[in-house]
Amino acid sequence: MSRNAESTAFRSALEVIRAVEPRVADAIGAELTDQRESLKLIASENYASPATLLAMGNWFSDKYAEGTVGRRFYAGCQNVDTVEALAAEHARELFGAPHAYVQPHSGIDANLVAFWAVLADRVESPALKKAQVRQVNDLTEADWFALRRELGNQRMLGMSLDAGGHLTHGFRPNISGKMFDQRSYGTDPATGLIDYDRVAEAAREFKPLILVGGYSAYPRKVNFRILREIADSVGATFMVDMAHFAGLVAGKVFTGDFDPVPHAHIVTTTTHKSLRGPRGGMVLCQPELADQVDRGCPMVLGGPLPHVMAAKAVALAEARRPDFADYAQRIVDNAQALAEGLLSRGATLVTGGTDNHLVLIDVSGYELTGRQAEQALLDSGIVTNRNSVPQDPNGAWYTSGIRIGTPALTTRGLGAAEMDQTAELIHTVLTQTTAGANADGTPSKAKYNLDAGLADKVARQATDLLATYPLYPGIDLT
Ligand code: DSN
Repeated sequence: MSRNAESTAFRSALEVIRAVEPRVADAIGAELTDQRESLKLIASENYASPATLLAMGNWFSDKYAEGTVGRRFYAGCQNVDTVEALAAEHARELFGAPHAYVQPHSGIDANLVAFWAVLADRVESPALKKAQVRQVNDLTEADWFALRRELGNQRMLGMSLDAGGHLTHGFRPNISGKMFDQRSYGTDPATGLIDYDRVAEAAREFKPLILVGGYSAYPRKVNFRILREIADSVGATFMVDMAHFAGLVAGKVFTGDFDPVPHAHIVTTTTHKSLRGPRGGMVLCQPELADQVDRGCPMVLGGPLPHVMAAKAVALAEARRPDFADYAQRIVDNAQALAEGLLSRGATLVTGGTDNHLVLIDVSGYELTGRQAEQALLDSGIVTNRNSVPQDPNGAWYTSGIRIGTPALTTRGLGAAEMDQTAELIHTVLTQTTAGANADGTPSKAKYNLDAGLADKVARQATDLLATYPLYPGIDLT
Protein backbone atom coordinates (compact mmCIF):
# COMPACT_ATOMS: atom_id res chain seq x y z
CA MET A 1 0.00 0.00 0.00
CA SER A 2 1.58 3.25 -1.03
CA ARG A 3 1.30 6.11 1.41
CA ASN A 4 0.48 8.26 -1.53
CA ALA A 5 -2.71 6.29 -2.13
CA GLU A 6 -3.95 7.02 1.42
CA SER A 7 -3.19 10.73 1.10
CA THR A 8 -4.85 10.89 -2.29
CA ALA A 9 -7.94 9.06 -1.04
CA PHE A 10 -8.53 11.27 1.98
CA ARG A 11 -7.53 14.50 0.23
CA SER A 12 -9.91 13.75 -2.63
CA ALA A 13 -12.71 12.87 -0.24
CA LEU A 14 -12.27 16.17 1.59
CA GLU A 15 -12.19 18.08 -1.67
CA VAL A 16 -15.53 16.55 -2.65
CA ILE A 17 -17.04 17.34 0.77
CA ARG A 18 -15.59 20.86 0.76
CA ALA A 19 -17.40 21.67 -2.46
CA VAL A 20 -20.73 21.14 -0.65
CA GLU A 21 -20.14 22.18 2.97
CA PRO A 22 -16.61 23.43 3.63
CA ARG A 23 -17.22 23.65 7.39
CA VAL A 24 -17.64 19.86 7.55
CA ALA A 25 -14.43 19.32 5.61
CA ASP A 26 -12.67 21.74 7.96
CA ALA A 27 -14.01 19.94 11.03
CA ILE A 28 -12.84 16.57 9.69
CA GLY A 29 -9.38 18.03 9.06
CA ALA A 30 -9.33 19.69 12.49
CA GLU A 31 -10.26 16.40 14.16
CA LEU A 32 -7.21 14.75 12.59
CA THR A 33 -5.00 17.57 13.88
CA ASP A 34 -6.48 17.31 17.40
CA GLN A 35 -6.09 13.53 17.47
CA ARG A 36 -2.54 13.81 16.20
CA GLU A 37 -1.55 16.31 18.87
CA SER A 38 -3.17 14.91 22.01
CA LEU A 39 -2.08 12.08 24.20
CA LYS A 40 -5.15 9.88 23.83
CA LEU A 41 -5.50 7.69 26.90
CA ILE A 42 -9.22 6.98 26.79
CA ALA A 43 -9.30 3.24 27.38
CA SER A 44 -12.22 2.64 25.02
CA GLU A 45 -10.82 4.56 22.03
CA ASN A 46 -8.40 3.61 19.28
CA TYR A 47 -7.41 4.57 15.72
CA ALA A 48 -8.93 2.43 12.96
CA SER A 49 -6.82 1.76 9.88
CA PRO A 50 -7.23 3.88 6.72
CA ALA A 51 -8.70 0.81 4.98
CA THR A 52 -11.32 0.44 7.73
CA LEU A 53 -12.17 4.15 7.60
CA LEU A 54 -12.45 4.17 3.82
CA ALA A 55 -14.68 1.09 3.77
CA MET A 56 -17.31 3.20 5.59
CA GLY A 57 -17.37 6.15 3.23
CA ASN A 58 -19.34 4.85 0.26
CA TRP A 59 -22.68 3.91 -1.25
CA PHE A 60 -23.22 0.89 0.96
CA SER A 61 -24.58 3.59 3.26
CA ASP A 62 -27.53 3.97 0.88
CA LYS A 63 -28.81 0.42 1.15
CA TYR A 64 -31.54 -0.96 3.38
CA ALA A 65 -30.93 -4.59 4.38
CA GLU A 66 -33.25 -5.58 7.23
CA GLY A 67 -33.14 -9.31 7.88
CA THR A 68 -30.04 -11.47 7.61
CA VAL A 69 -27.84 -12.89 4.87
CA GLY A 70 -30.07 -14.56 2.27
CA ARG A 71 -33.30 -13.57 4.14
CA ARG A 72 -33.83 -9.87 3.59
CA PHE A 73 -36.92 -7.74 3.77
CA TYR A 74 -35.53 -5.68 0.84
CA ALA A 75 -34.54 -6.63 -2.68
CA GLY A 76 -31.07 -6.15 -4.13
CA CYS A 77 -29.01 -7.06 -1.07
CA GLN A 78 -26.53 -9.37 -2.80
CA ASN A 79 -23.53 -7.13 -2.14
CA VAL A 80 -24.58 -6.47 1.44
CA ASP A 81 -24.85 -10.24 1.83
CA THR A 82 -21.26 -10.50 0.64
CA VAL A 83 -19.84 -8.10 3.22
CA GLU A 84 -22.05 -9.25 6.09
CA ALA A 85 -21.12 -12.89 5.43
CA LEU A 86 -17.44 -11.96 5.21
CA ALA A 87 -17.52 -10.02 8.48
CA ALA A 88 -19.30 -12.91 10.23
CA GLU A 89 -16.84 -15.45 8.81
CA HIS A 90 -13.83 -13.40 9.96
CA ALA A 91 -15.41 -13.01 13.40
CA ARG A 92 -16.10 -16.74 13.76
CA GLU A 93 -12.58 -17.65 12.67
CA LEU A 94 -10.89 -14.98 14.74
CA PHE A 95 -12.69 -15.82 17.97
CA GLY A 96 -13.41 -19.52 17.40
CA ALA A 97 -17.12 -18.83 17.80
CA PRO A 98 -19.83 -21.07 16.36
CA HIS A 99 -21.97 -18.08 15.32
CA ALA A 100 -21.41 -14.36 14.74
CA TYR A 101 -23.97 -11.59 14.23
CA VAL A 102 -22.34 -8.40 12.97
CA GLN A 103 -25.27 -6.01 12.62
CA PRO A 104 -25.42 -4.24 16.01
CA HIS A 105 -24.70 -0.53 15.71
CA SER A 106 -23.12 -0.24 19.14
CA GLY A 107 -22.34 -2.15 22.30
CA ILE A 108 -25.70 -1.25 23.83
CA ASP A 109 -27.43 -2.63 20.74
CA ALA A 110 -25.38 -5.82 20.91
CA ASN A 111 -26.37 -6.27 24.54
CA LEU A 112 -30.05 -5.67 23.75
CA VAL A 113 -29.89 -8.30 21.01
CA ALA A 114 -28.32 -10.71 23.48
CA PHE A 115 -30.86 -9.98 26.22
CA TRP A 116 -33.76 -10.49 23.87
CA ALA A 117 -32.24 -13.72 22.54
CA VAL A 118 -31.83 -15.09 26.06
CA LEU A 119 -35.33 -14.06 27.12
CA ALA A 120 -36.85 -15.47 23.98
CA ASP A 121 -34.91 -18.69 24.36
CA ARG A 122 -35.38 -19.15 28.07
CA VAL A 123 -38.72 -17.78 29.10
CA GLU A 124 -41.71 -20.07 28.86
CA SER A 125 -44.48 -17.92 27.49
CA PRO A 126 -47.24 -18.65 25.01
CA ALA A 127 -47.24 -15.02 23.89
CA LEU A 128 -43.50 -15.20 23.38
CA LYS A 129 -43.82 -18.29 21.24
CA LYS A 130 -46.08 -16.24 19.03
CA ALA A 131 -43.59 -13.36 19.10
CA GLN A 132 -40.95 -15.70 17.79
CA VAL A 133 -42.60 -15.92 14.42
CA ARG A 134 -40.70 -13.85 11.92
CA GLN A 135 -43.62 -11.55 11.22
CA VAL A 136 -43.62 -9.55 14.43
CA ASN A 137 -46.38 -7.44 12.94
CA ASP A 138 -48.73 -10.40 13.36
CA LEU A 139 -48.77 -9.80 17.10
CA THR A 140 -51.84 -8.02 18.38
CA GLU A 141 -51.83 -5.46 21.17
CA ALA A 142 -53.30 -8.14 23.43
CA ASP A 143 -50.41 -10.46 22.55
CA TRP A 144 -47.89 -7.78 23.48
CA PHE A 145 -49.72 -7.08 26.72
CA ALA A 146 -49.68 -10.78 27.57
CA LEU A 147 -46.01 -11.02 26.64
CA ARG A 148 -45.01 -8.11 28.87
CA ARG A 149 -46.97 -9.64 31.76
CA GLU A 150 -45.53 -13.12 31.22
CA LEU A 151 -41.94 -11.96 30.83
CA GLY A 152 -42.21 -9.99 34.06
CA ASN A 153 -39.11 -8.48 35.56
CA GLN A 154 -36.28 -10.91 34.91
CA ARG A 155 -33.24 -11.30 37.11
CA MET A 156 -29.73 -10.29 36.06
CA LEU A 157 -26.55 -10.55 38.10
CA GLY A 158 -23.68 -8.39 36.86
CA MET A 159 -20.67 -6.47 38.06
CA SER A 160 -21.48 -3.31 40.01
CA LEU A 161 -20.88 0.00 38.29
CA ASP A 162 -18.38 1.26 40.84
CA ALA A 163 -16.41 -1.99 40.62
CA GLY A 164 -16.10 -1.50 36.85
CA GLY A 165 -19.33 -2.94 35.43
CA HIS A 166 -21.24 -1.28 32.61
CA LEU A 167 -24.51 0.66 32.56
CA THR A 168 -26.06 -1.83 30.16
CA HIS A 169 -25.63 -4.67 32.64
CA GLY A 170 -28.91 -3.87 34.36
CA PHE A 171 -28.45 -0.36 35.71
CA ARG A 172 -31.24 2.18 35.95
CA PRO A 173 -30.01 4.81 33.47
CA ASN A 174 -30.15 2.10 30.79
CA ILE A 175 -33.21 0.18 29.55
CA SER A 176 -31.64 -3.04 30.88
CA GLY A 177 -32.21 -1.67 34.39
CA LYS A 178 -35.90 -1.42 33.61
CA MET A 179 -36.19 -4.77 31.82
CA PHE A 180 -34.35 -6.67 34.51
CA ASP A 181 -34.36 -6.97 38.25
CA GLN A 182 -30.65 -6.41 38.79
CA ARG A 183 -28.28 -7.41 41.53
CA SER A 184 -24.56 -6.69 41.48
CA TYR A 185 -21.41 -8.44 42.51
CA GLY A 186 -18.63 -6.11 43.58
CA THR A 187 -14.97 -6.60 44.31
CA ASP A 188 -13.09 -7.46 47.47
CA PRO A 189 -12.56 -4.16 49.35
CA ALA A 190 -9.05 -5.20 50.39
CA THR A 191 -7.73 -6.29 46.99
CA GLY A 192 -10.12 -4.71 44.49
CA LEU A 193 -10.38 -8.13 42.81
CA ILE A 194 -13.50 -10.13 41.96
CA ASP A 195 -14.24 -12.55 44.79
CA TYR A 196 -15.65 -15.57 42.95
CA ASP A 197 -16.96 -17.15 46.17
CA ARG A 198 -19.06 -14.04 46.75
CA VAL A 199 -20.33 -14.16 43.18
CA ALA A 200 -21.34 -17.80 43.68
CA GLU A 201 -23.09 -16.90 46.93
CA ALA A 202 -24.99 -14.04 45.25
CA ALA A 203 -25.97 -16.35 42.38
CA ARG A 204 -27.27 -19.00 44.79
CA GLU A 205 -29.39 -16.44 46.64
CA PHE A 206 -30.64 -14.48 43.64
CA LYS A 207 -30.96 -17.22 41.01
CA PRO A 208 -30.45 -14.95 37.99
CA LEU A 209 -31.73 -15.71 34.54
CA ILE A 210 -28.51 -14.13 33.19
CA LEU A 211 -25.10 -13.95 34.83
CA VAL A 212 -23.11 -11.18 33.14
CA GLY A 213 -19.32 -11.11 33.03
CA GLY A 214 -17.29 -8.27 31.57
CA TYR A 215 -16.52 -4.69 32.51
CA SER A 216 -15.53 -1.28 31.32
CA ALA A 217 -13.26 -0.26 34.18
CA TYR A 218 -11.79 -3.34 35.87
CA PRO A 219 -8.02 -3.55 35.34
CA ARG A 220 -7.64 -7.30 35.73
CA LYS A 221 -8.25 -10.58 33.95
CA VAL A 222 -11.52 -12.35 34.69
CA ASN A 223 -11.74 -16.12 35.06
CA PHE A 224 -14.63 -16.98 32.75
CA ARG A 225 -14.40 -20.72 33.43
CA ILE A 226 -15.28 -20.10 37.07
CA LEU A 227 -18.11 -17.71 36.17
CA ARG A 228 -19.53 -20.31 33.78
CA GLU A 229 -19.45 -22.91 36.55
CA ILE A 230 -21.32 -20.48 38.79
CA ALA A 231 -23.90 -19.83 36.05
CA ASP A 232 -24.35 -23.56 35.49
CA SER A 233 -24.77 -24.22 39.21
CA VAL A 234 -27.90 -22.02 39.25
CA GLY A 235 -29.13 -22.71 35.72
CA ALA A 236 -28.33 -19.18 34.47
CA THR A 237 -27.31 -18.19 30.97
CA PHE A 238 -23.74 -16.91 31.03
CA MET A 239 -23.22 -13.77 28.98
CA VAL A 240 -19.94 -11.90 28.62
CA ASP A 241 -19.60 -8.33 27.38
CA MET A 242 -16.02 -8.26 26.12
CA ALA A 243 -16.26 -4.83 24.49
CA HIS A 244 -13.22 -3.49 26.27
CA PHE A 245 -10.89 -6.44 25.86
CA ALA A 246 -12.02 -8.02 22.56
CA GLY A 247 -8.66 -7.07 21.04
CA LEU A 248 -6.85 -8.96 23.77
CA VAL A 249 -9.00 -12.03 23.07
CA ALA A 250 -8.47 -11.67 19.32
CA GLY A 251 -4.72 -11.28 19.84
CA LYS A 252 -4.59 -14.38 22.07
CA VAL A 253 -3.36 -12.48 25.10
CA PHE A 254 -6.41 -13.76 26.97
CA THR A 255 -6.59 -17.50 26.46
CA GLY A 256 -7.87 -20.55 28.37
CA ASP A 257 -9.92 -19.55 31.40
CA PHE A 258 -9.58 -15.88 30.42
CA ASP A 259 -11.01 -16.23 26.91
CA PRO A 260 -14.79 -15.80 27.28
CA VAL A 261 -15.79 -17.33 23.95
CA PRO A 262 -15.50 -21.05 24.82
CA HIS A 263 -17.07 -20.51 28.24
CA ALA A 264 -20.01 -18.17 27.61
CA HIS A 265 -23.35 -19.00 26.02
CA ILE A 266 -23.32 -15.58 24.43
CA VAL A 267 -20.65 -12.89 24.04
CA THR A 268 -21.15 -9.28 23.02
CA THR A 269 -18.60 -6.71 22.00
CA THR A 270 -17.99 -3.41 20.33
CA THR A 271 -15.65 -3.39 17.38
CA HIS A 272 -13.93 -0.04 17.90
CA LYS A 273 -12.08 -0.37 21.20
CA SER A 274 -9.05 -2.65 21.59
CA LEU A 275 -10.28 -4.55 18.50
CA ARG A 276 -9.44 -1.39 16.46
CA GLY A 277 -12.33 -1.58 14.01
CA PRO A 278 -15.16 0.76 13.05
CA ARG A 279 -17.63 2.09 15.63
CA GLY A 280 -20.14 -0.73 16.06
CA GLY A 281 -21.14 -3.92 17.87
CA MET A 282 -21.23 -7.66 17.41
CA VAL A 283 -22.68 -10.78 19.08
CA LEU A 284 -21.03 -14.21 19.18
CA CYS A 285 -23.01 -17.16 20.47
CA GLN A 286 -23.45 -20.86 20.78
CA PRO A 287 -25.57 -22.52 18.08
CA GLU A 288 -28.69 -22.84 20.25
CA LEU A 289 -29.00 -19.05 20.50
CA ALA A 290 -28.11 -18.27 16.88
CA ASP A 291 -31.64 -18.19 15.58
CA GLN A 292 -32.82 -15.70 18.18
CA VAL A 293 -29.70 -13.56 17.81
CA ASP A 294 -30.22 -13.33 14.05
CA ARG A 295 -33.63 -11.77 14.71
CA GLY A 296 -31.87 -8.71 16.13
CA CYS A 297 -33.09 -6.65 13.20
CA PRO A 298 -35.96 -5.79 13.12
CA MET A 299 -36.76 -7.11 16.61
CA VAL A 300 -34.34 -4.81 18.46
CA LEU A 301 -32.23 -2.95 15.89
CA GLY A 302 -32.91 -0.44 13.17
CA GLY A 303 -31.73 -1.20 9.65
CA PRO A 304 -28.23 -2.68 9.49
CA LEU A 305 -25.42 -0.34 8.40
CA PRO A 306 -23.87 -2.13 5.41
CA HIS A 307 -21.00 0.38 5.14
CA VAL A 308 -20.07 -0.33 8.76
CA MET A 309 -20.37 -4.08 8.23
CA ALA A 310 -17.97 -3.69 5.29
CA ALA A 311 -15.55 -1.89 7.62
CA LYS A 312 -16.02 -4.60 10.26
CA ALA A 313 -15.02 -7.20 7.64
CA VAL A 314 -11.87 -5.20 6.85
CA ALA A 315 -10.92 -4.67 10.50
CA LEU A 316 -11.58 -8.30 11.42
CA ALA A 317 -9.42 -9.40 8.49
CA GLU A 318 -6.68 -7.15 9.89
CA ALA A 319 -7.11 -8.68 13.35
CA ARG A 320 -6.57 -12.15 11.87
CA ARG A 321 -3.09 -11.17 10.68
CA PRO A 322 -0.17 -12.39 12.81
CA ASP A 323 0.94 -8.84 13.69
CA PHE A 324 -2.31 -8.22 15.56
CA ALA A 325 -1.19 -10.66 18.30
CA ASP A 326 1.97 -8.60 18.70
CA TYR A 327 -0.13 -5.42 18.90
CA ALA A 328 -2.41 -6.96 21.56
CA GLN A 329 0.55 -8.03 23.68
CA ARG A 330 2.09 -4.56 23.41
CA ILE A 331 -1.18 -3.01 24.65
CA VAL A 332 -0.83 -4.98 27.89
CA ASP A 333 2.93 -4.42 28.16
CA ASN A 334 2.32 -0.69 27.79
CA ALA A 335 -0.48 -0.65 30.36
CA GLN A 336 1.81 -2.42 32.81
CA ALA A 337 4.66 0.02 32.09
CA LEU A 338 2.27 2.94 32.61
CA ALA A 339 1.06 1.42 35.89
CA GLU A 340 4.65 0.89 37.05
CA GLY A 341 5.54 4.46 36.13
CA LEU A 342 2.62 5.81 38.14
CA LEU A 343 3.18 3.51 41.13
CA SER A 344 6.87 4.37 41.30
CA ARG A 345 5.89 8.06 41.51
CA GLY A 346 3.48 7.42 44.37
CA ALA A 347 0.09 7.07 42.65
CA THR A 348 -2.59 4.77 44.06
CA LEU A 349 -4.02 2.35 41.52
CA VAL A 350 -7.18 0.28 41.95
CA THR A 351 -6.01 -3.36 42.43
CA GLY A 352 -2.41 -2.09 42.55
CA GLY A 353 -1.78 -2.50 38.82
CA THR A 354 -3.19 -4.05 35.68
CA ASP A 355 -3.14 -7.14 33.55
CA ASN A 356 -5.22 -5.79 30.70
CA HIS A 357 -5.33 -2.57 28.69
CA LEU A 358 -6.45 -0.17 31.40
CA VAL A 359 -5.27 1.46 34.60
CA LEU A 360 -7.56 3.06 37.17
CA ILE A 361 -5.92 5.82 39.23
CA ASP A 362 -7.54 6.64 42.57
CA VAL A 363 -7.00 10.40 42.49
CA SER A 364 -8.17 10.91 46.06
CA GLY A 365 -4.47 10.34 46.82
CA TYR A 366 -3.86 13.68 45.04
CA GLU A 367 -6.77 15.23 46.99
CA LEU A 368 -8.74 15.71 43.79
CA THR A 369 -12.01 14.39 42.42
CA GLY A 370 -12.03 12.54 39.12
CA ARG A 371 -13.70 15.51 37.50
CA GLN A 372 -11.02 17.96 38.64
CA ALA A 373 -8.25 15.57 37.56
CA GLU A 374 -9.87 14.90 34.16
CA GLN A 375 -10.12 18.62 33.35
CA ALA A 376 -6.62 19.46 34.61
CA LEU A 377 -5.19 16.67 32.45
CA LEU A 378 -7.21 17.84 29.46
CA ASP A 379 -5.83 21.37 29.88
CA SER A 380 -2.42 19.73 29.64
CA GLY A 381 -3.10 17.86 26.39
CA ILE A 382 -3.79 14.51 28.08
CA VAL A 383 -7.19 13.05 27.21
CA THR A 384 -8.60 10.65 29.83
CA ASN A 385 -11.96 10.11 31.45
CA ARG A 386 -13.09 10.20 35.04
CA ASN A 387 -14.45 6.98 36.45
CA SER A 388 -15.81 5.68 39.74
CA VAL A 389 -13.58 3.60 41.94
CA PRO A 390 -15.01 0.82 44.15
CA GLN A 391 -17.19 2.28 46.94
CA ASP A 392 -16.63 5.72 45.46
CA PRO A 393 -17.55 8.47 47.95
CA ASN A 394 -17.93 10.98 45.10
CA GLY A 395 -20.55 9.05 43.13
CA ALA A 396 -20.70 8.50 39.37
CA TRP A 397 -20.66 12.19 38.34
CA TYR A 398 -17.65 13.61 40.16
CA THR A 399 -15.96 10.27 40.92
CA SER A 400 -12.60 9.62 42.55
CA GLY A 401 -10.90 7.93 39.65
CA ILE A 402 -9.23 8.50 36.31
CA ARG A 403 -9.36 5.64 33.83
CA ILE A 404 -6.54 5.45 31.31
CA GLY A 405 -5.87 2.88 28.63
CA THR A 406 -3.20 2.06 26.08
CA PRO A 407 -4.87 0.68 22.88
CA ALA A 408 -4.65 4.01 21.01
CA LEU A 409 -1.10 5.00 21.95
CA THR A 410 0.04 1.44 21.23
CA THR A 411 -1.43 1.76 17.72
CA ARG A 412 0.76 4.85 17.25
CA GLY A 413 3.79 2.79 18.24
CA LEU A 414 4.61 4.18 21.68
CA GLY A 415 6.35 1.69 23.96
CA ALA A 416 7.42 1.19 27.57
CA ALA A 417 9.85 4.14 27.68
CA GLU A 418 7.16 6.53 26.43
CA MET A 419 4.70 5.07 28.94
CA ASP A 420 7.09 6.04 31.71
CA GLN A 421 7.30 9.58 30.29
CA THR A 422 3.49 9.63 30.09
CA ALA A 423 3.29 8.59 33.75
CA GLU A 424 5.61 11.48 34.58
CA LEU A 425 3.40 13.97 32.74
CA ILE A 426 0.24 12.68 34.45
CA HIS A 427 1.87 12.71 37.87
CA THR A 428 3.21 16.23 37.34
CA VAL A 429 -0.23 17.58 36.44
CA LEU A 430 -1.99 15.81 39.29
CA THR A 431 0.54 16.88 41.91
CA GLN A 432 0.40 20.50 40.70
CA THR A 433 -3.40 20.69 40.63
CA THR A 434 -5.32 21.69 43.74
CA ALA A 435 -9.03 21.50 44.48
CA GLY A 436 -10.88 24.79 44.00
CA ALA A 437 -13.63 26.47 45.99
CA ASN A 438 -17.14 27.69 45.21
CA ALA A 439 -17.99 31.41 45.29
CA ASP A 440 -19.19 31.04 48.90
CA GLY A 441 -15.86 29.49 49.92
CA THR A 442 -17.12 25.92 50.28
CA PRO A 443 -14.98 23.19 48.65
CA SER A 444 -15.89 22.45 45.04
CA LYS A 445 -15.81 19.00 43.48
CA ALA A 446 -15.43 20.48 40.00
CA LYS A 447 -13.27 23.59 40.29
CA TYR A 448 -9.51 23.29 40.41
CA ASN A 449 -6.38 25.38 40.27
CA LEU A 450 -3.60 24.64 37.81
CA ASP A 451 -1.02 27.11 36.60
CA ALA A 452 -1.72 27.76 32.91
CA GLY A 453 2.00 27.94 32.14
CA LEU A 454 2.53 24.49 33.58
CA ALA A 455 -0.44 23.07 31.65
CA ASP A 456 0.97 24.54 28.42
CA LYS A 457 4.40 23.15 29.15
CA VAL A 458 3.02 19.64 29.73
CA ALA A 459 0.90 19.91 26.58
CA ARG A 460 4.05 20.78 24.59
CA GLN A 461 5.89 17.86 26.16
CA ALA A 462 2.99 15.56 25.22
CA THR A 463 3.11 16.81 21.63
CA ASP A 464 6.89 16.30 21.54
CA LEU A 465 6.46 12.77 22.87
CA LEU A 466 4.02 12.02 20.07
CA ALA A 467 6.09 13.63 17.33
CA THR A 468 8.19 10.48 16.88
CA TYR A 469 5.02 8.39 16.47
CA PRO A 470 2.91 10.20 13.88
CA LEU A 471 -0.74 9.26 13.68
CA TYR A 472 -1.72 8.06 10.20
CA PRO A 473 1.77 8.66 8.79
CA GLY A 474 0.50 7.84 5.33
CA ILE A 475 -2.05 10.65 5.35
CA ASP A 476 -0.90 14.13 4.38
CA LEU A 477 -3.82 16.51 3.89
CA THR A 478 -1.73 19.53 2.92
N1 DSN B 1 -18.38 4.22 26.58
C1 DSN B 1 -17.60 3.03 26.71
C2 DSN B 1 -16.43 3.22 27.60
O1 DSN B 1 -15.86 4.29 27.56
O2 DSN B 1 -16.07 2.33 28.34
C3 DSN B 1 -18.40 1.90 27.15
O3 DSN B 1 -19.71 2.07 26.79
